[in-house]
Amino acid sequence: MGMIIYLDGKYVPEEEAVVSVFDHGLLYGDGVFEGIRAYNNRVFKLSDHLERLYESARTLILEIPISIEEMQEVVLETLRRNSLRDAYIRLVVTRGKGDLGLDPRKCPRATVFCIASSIQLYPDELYEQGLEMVTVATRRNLSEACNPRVKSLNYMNNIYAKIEANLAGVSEAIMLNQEGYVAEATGDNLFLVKKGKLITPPVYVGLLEGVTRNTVMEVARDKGIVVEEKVFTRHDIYNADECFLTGSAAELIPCVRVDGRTIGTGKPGEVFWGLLNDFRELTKVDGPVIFE
Ligand code: PXG
Repeated sequence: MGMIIYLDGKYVPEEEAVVSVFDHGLLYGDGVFEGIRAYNNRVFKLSDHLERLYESARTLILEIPISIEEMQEVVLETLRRNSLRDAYIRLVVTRGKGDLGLDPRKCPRATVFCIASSIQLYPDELYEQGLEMVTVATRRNLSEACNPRVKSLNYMNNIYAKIEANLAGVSEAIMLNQEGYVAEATGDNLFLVKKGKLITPPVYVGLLEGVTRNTVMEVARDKGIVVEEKVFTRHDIYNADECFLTGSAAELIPCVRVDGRTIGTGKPGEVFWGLLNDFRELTKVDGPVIFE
């Protein structure tokens, strides 16, 4: 049985879930999206994801044709129609159909779709052993050019970086900002552990304020771990005790090698395992219920 997709007010079989070749989401990457997970019959941090979606759209003066409450119901109903209790959800709002000019005023109505499926970003063994990254030459978008805080459909910056990682034969890329400070990976936020403290770059460095990032900081503080949002360079990564990435798609994944340097012991660390455990516990109980 194929998937059921929500598209512009209707739940349709995937074959019928098609958008126009004149949609500016396709022609210009003009739109916003969210990647969300459902665990144990609940949609994890759904309100945080929806808030970010509507904030991203507001910055782009992209009017979402349905309310945030209706959008919550779209996500839940898409999961129900696909009988999913654990899933990866892709929620997309594009500028909609326009003409062959980039002026968004030519697009009268945004296109909204929601896919409920699954995702695996990295092979299982890397979640146990840790992955390897390199710093790439592609810098993270300048905030005043294409703000990384807006989760837009324009991912060319991150895709350039991912290509560099692929060519280097490693799983992920570390992206620096224009000044050379560490920003994030291509679709994940980055954390270090040093002398028992948890450290991550502040959003003003130029990065996506990840929902998983914020959750991990909250979980850490609840465990009594000191959390610092501070600017750092690659030197701090090489000399960290632990390093890991966070994202809705990636979840929490350890990193044990960066630019040819071994991080800490070369194995995922104690702080990482502790945070992963508490994160997993939270996924069982947080968010609106799918099937009552
Ligand atoms: N930074 C960037 C640039 C992202 O795209 C994150 C951080 C983590 O944010 P959340 O809110 O998910 O904790 C993301 C989100 C993929 C993929 O296929 C990755 C994301 C979203 C959708 C798809 O790699 N990462």
